[in-house]
Amino acid sequence: MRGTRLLTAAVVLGTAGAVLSMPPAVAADGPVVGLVITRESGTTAREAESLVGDVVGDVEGRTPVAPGVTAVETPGLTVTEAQQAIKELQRLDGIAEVGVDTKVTAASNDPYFADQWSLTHPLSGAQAESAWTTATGAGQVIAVIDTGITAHEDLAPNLLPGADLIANTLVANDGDARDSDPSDPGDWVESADITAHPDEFEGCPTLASSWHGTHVAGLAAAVRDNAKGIAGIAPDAKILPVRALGKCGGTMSDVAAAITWASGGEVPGLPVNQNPADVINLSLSSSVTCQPFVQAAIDEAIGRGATVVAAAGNRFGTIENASPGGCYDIIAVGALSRSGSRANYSNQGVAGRDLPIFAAGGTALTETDGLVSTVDSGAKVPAGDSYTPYYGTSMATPLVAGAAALLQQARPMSPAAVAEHLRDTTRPFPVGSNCTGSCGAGILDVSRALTIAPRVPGPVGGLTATGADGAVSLSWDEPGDPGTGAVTGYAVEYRQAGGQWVGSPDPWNSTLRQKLLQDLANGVTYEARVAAKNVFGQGPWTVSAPVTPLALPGATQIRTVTYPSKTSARLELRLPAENISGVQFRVTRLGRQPGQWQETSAGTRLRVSGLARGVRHTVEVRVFNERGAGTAASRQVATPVKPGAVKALRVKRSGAKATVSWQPPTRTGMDVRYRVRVGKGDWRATTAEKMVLRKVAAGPARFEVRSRNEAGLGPVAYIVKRK
Ligand SMILES: [Ca+2]
Ligand SMILES: [Ca+2]
Ligand SMILES: [Ca+2]
Repeated sequence: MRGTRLLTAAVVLGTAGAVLSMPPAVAADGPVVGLVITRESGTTAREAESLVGDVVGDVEGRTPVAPGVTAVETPGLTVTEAQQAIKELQRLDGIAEVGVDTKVTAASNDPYFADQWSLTHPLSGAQAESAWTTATGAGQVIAVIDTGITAHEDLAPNLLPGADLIANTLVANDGDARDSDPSDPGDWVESADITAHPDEFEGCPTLASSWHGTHVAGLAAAVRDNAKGIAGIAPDAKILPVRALGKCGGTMSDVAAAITWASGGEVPGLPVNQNPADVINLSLSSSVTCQPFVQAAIDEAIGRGATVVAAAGNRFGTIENASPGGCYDIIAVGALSRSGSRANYSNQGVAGRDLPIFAAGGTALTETDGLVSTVDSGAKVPAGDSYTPYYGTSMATPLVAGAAALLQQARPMSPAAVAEHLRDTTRPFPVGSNCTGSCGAGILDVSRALTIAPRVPGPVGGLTATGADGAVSLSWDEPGDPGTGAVTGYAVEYRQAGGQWVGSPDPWNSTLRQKLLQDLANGVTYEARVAAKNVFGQGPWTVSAPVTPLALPGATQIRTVTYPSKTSARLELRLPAENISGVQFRVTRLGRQPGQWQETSAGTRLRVSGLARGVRHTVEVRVFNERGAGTAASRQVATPVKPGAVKALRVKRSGAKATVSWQPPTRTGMDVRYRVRVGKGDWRATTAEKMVLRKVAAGPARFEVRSRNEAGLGPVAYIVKRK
């Protein structure tokens, strides 16, 4: 079904890519070619040549280097002889300084190395030559998941046995489905294919075989210094060729299977790969977002130690709409023009995501603006080794994959660390570049990647430790310097003063910058320390100030209240047994705003003075410590004043029933109560302002009401009713 055909190889192919022939090998180097003389003023170039001739014998012409600086050729001079000659010449009048001139050769004797601007160009190149003194990819396996491989002599020494993961026999073009032979039989499409298999090939461009996988493999790891063709960026790495693309591309499911197989995972029907990839190169793209099964295959490959590098894609959009370039935790690779700008087809990054690394991808099918690499000369089936320039994010990708191999050889590190470090050590885009903002992380620079050491984060700031009940609450700020890449989490430890540090066993969330240390002893002094971590390790500790866990104090009770004077009250308290710094109280007069809390030392007696005579006040009492206050007790108090007479006394008689009612006295003091009697009868008590009396004898009667409070009885109020 055509609907499942998502992929085209992320190369920009022309129908007439010039296939280059093989030039002769470069002659062997000679170490010393002459001496470079810096003349004193008044000395001519001819005189300098003559002075050199006097010392070394044979000279063979001179060349200007700069004003006052002349290169003199000295045929046959050895390094030792040159050093001796320099000593002698520097003693002579007329000569200021002497240097030795040596033959300069490309770092590679591969005949097309001069065309490999992708490795050397000051603006767009990966600066691979200086890196090769440190690492060449030896011991590293780069899986190239692509169209397969040809038996190219510039690749053969670096090839490992691979596999063919193409499930569709027509696409595979090798007569069968999946097998253990990744040979590229050619991926040409002609009209006859479309006519014969329209379901499979309708809409596919008719093209000669691309040898795309062979081209990509060469850019990653073609043999260097073999006097053949080109040098790969990781020329001593091994290539694991894995076929997933054939005629008119392939399917993402085959690509996912290839990722699994290449990284050492199990793919039913195929033997397990005995050479698991350290790096997986995906110079392919489809214009869909990263599907979960693709992300899963990538996650598992990363878990098995493979760094996954994928083309950003060639649709001049952003990576989030491309796969696998838009998957997470991979290194996406955008393509640069020779001058260091984003190529006019390359996808770019998107804000909030890990940004693509940009590397030379070229802009035309020429040696000047394309990337020359290994191909086959056959238009359909393999016909013989050849070299040709292609351009595309496909071509930029193996440069980053090769750089990952060099880095992992020089400094073994996790895939996440490789990605962070390669991004961190990119060169900035040149001034005036069209790649700004979230376009990309920068330009691949292998030399920087190998010479700049990854950094752990700096110390965290703002560490505060607050005591709580059996616990200490910590919070802190991000480190000022996150090191290489983002902070991935924090380490937290604590100890009793002078004791052993104890680690926190919890897993850490990189965004969480607080921690509650629990199960600590109240009243014991602790200290805590926090360090930020990134993929390269843990930064220095920041130690907190000493901190003491402490519970809030318990509740206070008021047992009794007495009145030692007409304006004061004395409270007997019951205080909690532990964690008390002192007592707080406040007095609020009835109907007024609450008073201010006042502090006093802890004790079971509290005297409150300055009370208004006979007026109701609320006294609240609580204890406190450094953490705060306990639950307060509350009591209403009033200094003892006898109440006044009740007001508005009324009696309503109805037969033997009499209803006596009144209003409270103006002055009540605390909790006024009442007594009522008829004639000389017994006093009857009530707290209400009304009493119903029954069996009242007919005839005139005197009704008396008397108020009382705890200070004593108020005056009698009475009324006489005749009937
Ligand atoms: Ca096959
Ligand atoms: Ca095969
Ligand atoms: Ca070579």
